[in-house]
Amino acid sequence: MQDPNRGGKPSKVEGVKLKSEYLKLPLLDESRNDLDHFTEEAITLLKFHGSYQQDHRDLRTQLKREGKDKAFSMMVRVRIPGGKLTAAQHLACDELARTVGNDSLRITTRQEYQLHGVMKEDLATTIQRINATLLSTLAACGDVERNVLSCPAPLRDGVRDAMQVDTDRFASHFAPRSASYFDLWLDGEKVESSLLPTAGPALIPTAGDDAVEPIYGPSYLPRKFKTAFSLPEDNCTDVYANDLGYLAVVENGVLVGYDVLVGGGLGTTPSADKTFPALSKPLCFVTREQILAIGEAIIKVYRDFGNRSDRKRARLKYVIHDWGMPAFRAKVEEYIGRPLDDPRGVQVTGVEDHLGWHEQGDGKLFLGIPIENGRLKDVGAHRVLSGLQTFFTKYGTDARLTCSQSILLINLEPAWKADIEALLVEYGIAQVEKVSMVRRWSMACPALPTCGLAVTEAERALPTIMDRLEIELEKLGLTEERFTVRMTGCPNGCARPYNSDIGLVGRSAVKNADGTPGPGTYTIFLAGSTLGGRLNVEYKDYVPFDQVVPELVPIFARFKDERHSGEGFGDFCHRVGVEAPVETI
Ligand code: SRM
Ligand code: SF4
Repeated sequence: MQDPNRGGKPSKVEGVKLKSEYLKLPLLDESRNDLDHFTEEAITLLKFHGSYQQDHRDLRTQLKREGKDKAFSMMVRVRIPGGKLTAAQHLACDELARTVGNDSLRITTRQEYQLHGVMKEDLATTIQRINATLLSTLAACGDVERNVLSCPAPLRDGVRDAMQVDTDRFASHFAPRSASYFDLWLDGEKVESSLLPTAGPALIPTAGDDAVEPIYGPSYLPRKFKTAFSLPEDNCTDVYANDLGYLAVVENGVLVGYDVLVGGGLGTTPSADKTFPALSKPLCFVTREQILAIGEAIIKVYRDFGNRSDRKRARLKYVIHDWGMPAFRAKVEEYIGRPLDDPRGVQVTGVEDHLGWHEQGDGKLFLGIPIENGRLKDVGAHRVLSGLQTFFTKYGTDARLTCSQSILLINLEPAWKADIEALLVEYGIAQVEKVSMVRRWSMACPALPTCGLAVTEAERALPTIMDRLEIELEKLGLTEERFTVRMTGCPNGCARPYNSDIGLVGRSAVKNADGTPGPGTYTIFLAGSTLGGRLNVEYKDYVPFDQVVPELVPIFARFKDERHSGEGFGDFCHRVGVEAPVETI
């Protein structure tokens, strides 16, 4: 087999990982010094422990002009497999947001909470406090298995609960096993948590295995690795965007196994043709008992053959692209030591956001609350952070975070409904009926001012795009249309813009007339799908922020006039073709 991924000189990051003695050095010393920031090597390792060093981008130019250093702070990501959260865990994160963070919590597109604005001196206590609630930050970032996704809806249908059990087994099995995390932040104490790494040897022993990290080895993976569990009729975890996907196979109401999909990933660099977004494709079928073994085989093939010299081309999708699926499958069979069963061919047919009131099937209710771009904070009369704090303090029930940046309040007694609705009104928290369809199905990444890679605005800009789109869709009589709009501040794809109906991807920074930074220009992508199973295509590049909605209006007008009955917006754009400007399609 040709192996285009090996060979090159290992990247600098590979050297840092290898030298670190399982993610410990030089982070151990640096986490205890008095500086307000880490060195580059420590920053690389810090990610594996769940934190990114950032600086306040709004202040950068001014501080530079004044000859001052950047305003450093840490983003802390809390690992929450399947988005499952207790009231106590939420309240601990809320308290951290208010005491050491920037007064906000951010629900991510992978069912986690992020704290922003944590000072380096507060990092250790923040991580300790998170662990004390039996959550973790271990492996929330870094070149390892990331937070494992699962449908968060607490529907007692016999399938979703079973899938959450599989999700937790998977998350524990693939958590890093070295003691560094505990030595660094918890004085060597291991807390009793279901998120703890599984102990013991690997399930599929291979030549590349290691005593401390039997699955990953001392250099961990070539790059991040993402896994999602999903359902054909409800692809709310966006299974196709993941390196590894388990798409449920249900027979007579029983979860019998999964079709395994591989090779999804959205990051791309427009100037480098060698990079591209890709959706995962079917590899095989496995029973529930086989999910860890197949996961190990795939991850170990990736560990051993992924590109360790060029980090831009290091995700699993490139191994599969370069080898082809048959060769990849053969290698996985070699690792697992048996022929793989063909996939059952289940197809994604639906997607839910789980917002609004629903019966769970056990006499209780759950309520999905839309959170604009996942940001829990208090702004004027809209006191979302405080409203949720009051709710969890009063009711003490559990919650779930969704992959579309919203929260589900679960296990609610029907008798509480009126009181909960009154509480939401008191705190200015809109229920889903008050939110337009277009806003409900939109999301943006954080971008400026926290993300070090952002070139344009996203989270702070999408609400304006939504205001404008709402007006135009109202005029066209399209307010009830369901389609996804996803915006990011750079091409890395964190809000999954490349398989949405409309993707708005930050392209270049632009200054306002007075010299202050403006929101920037965007690439408009069209013709993806609400179900997540089709990549969209570039429609127009370098579109100034104020032109984004005017560019979309004629396409909506045409959609209104020419759509087939029941046809969605992305499907329409796909059918008519949108690579050329709208006048000529
Ligand atoms: Fe992401 C990097 C935020 C989901 C692809 N992502 C980043 C960083 C850490 C920036 C950095 O490296 O310095 C961002 C931190 C911003 C901030 O201020 O918080 C960041 N990514 C996010 C979140 C918070 C966006 C959100 O709106 O919720 C999501 C956190 C998920 C989580 O809880 O783990 C987030 N990132 C994603 C997704 C979507 C997904 O996984 O479903 C993707 C596309 C799927 C994929 O991985 O291919 C994604 N993030 C990236 C990439 C491009 C990776 C690549 O293969 O090229 C980067 C850049 C990198 O890794 O070098 C990145
Ligand atoms: Fe940052 Fe880009 Fe990800 Fe947005 S898409 S959070 S700007 S890396």
